[in-house]
Amino acid sequence: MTTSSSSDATAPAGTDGRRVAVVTGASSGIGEATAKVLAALGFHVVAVARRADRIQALSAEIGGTAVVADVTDDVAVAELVAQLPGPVSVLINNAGGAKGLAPVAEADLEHWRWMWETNVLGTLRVTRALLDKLIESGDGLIVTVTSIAAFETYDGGAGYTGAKHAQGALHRTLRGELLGKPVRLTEIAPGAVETEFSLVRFEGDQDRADKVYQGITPLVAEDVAEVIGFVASRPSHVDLDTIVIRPRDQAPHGRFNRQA
Ligand code: 8X3
Repeated sequence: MTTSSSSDATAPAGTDGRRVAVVTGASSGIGEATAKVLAALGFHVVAVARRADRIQALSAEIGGTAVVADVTDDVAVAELVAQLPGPVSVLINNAGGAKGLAPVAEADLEHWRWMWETNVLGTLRVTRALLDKLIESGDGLIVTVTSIAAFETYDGGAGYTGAKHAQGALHRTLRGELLGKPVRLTEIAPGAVETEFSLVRFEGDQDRADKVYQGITPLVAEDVAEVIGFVASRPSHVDLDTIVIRPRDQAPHGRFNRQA
């Protein structure tokens, strides 16, 4: 039986014998924290994001590789793949996010397009491009960071929940399509994690972003990253299918236990 040891004969050249893990959206939050956890587990982490300074500093810190790429850009993703020297053992589909909180009656089509492009088509584009390399590793793992929005809906959230439902459906479909291939699939569905998520959603409005987490103890990026590290270090026959992670202070449909 093969296991998910982080160093083996399938490690490509230039990685010091370490297996390769590609993390999208690695410049902050869950992606950055996951890159650190995977590096500590012995993976050569390829940190992918648009913000070059952030991922270059991260890669220097963890001994990985920074690849500046936007998952919504076909050419950038093709160039990312061309830079990978060999098999890829782990793909963390983390890039994505929300824009706006408008009810359907006032929906902003540009926000909806952005959410579809980043969460859904971004995941599709990167996953499709790396599938052969994941299979080639002989022991691949795809982790897609969706959200509780991948199976819940809430007022004002249709653009985001719609995109996350679609991203989840894409990921779950692979479960059947890859059956018989050496690739595991894990969906991580977090609730409220205090990262740049709300700041991006509210386009830089810090007060509004802060209010989302006011009076609760939210998750932090490391809480989610540690779980992803656990997933990636299971033996290769063990597939953790779907993991929902919420703060204790959060129930479904956006209900929070807020202290005044
Ligand atoms: C975001 C989850 O609960 O902050 O993906 O809306 S929540």
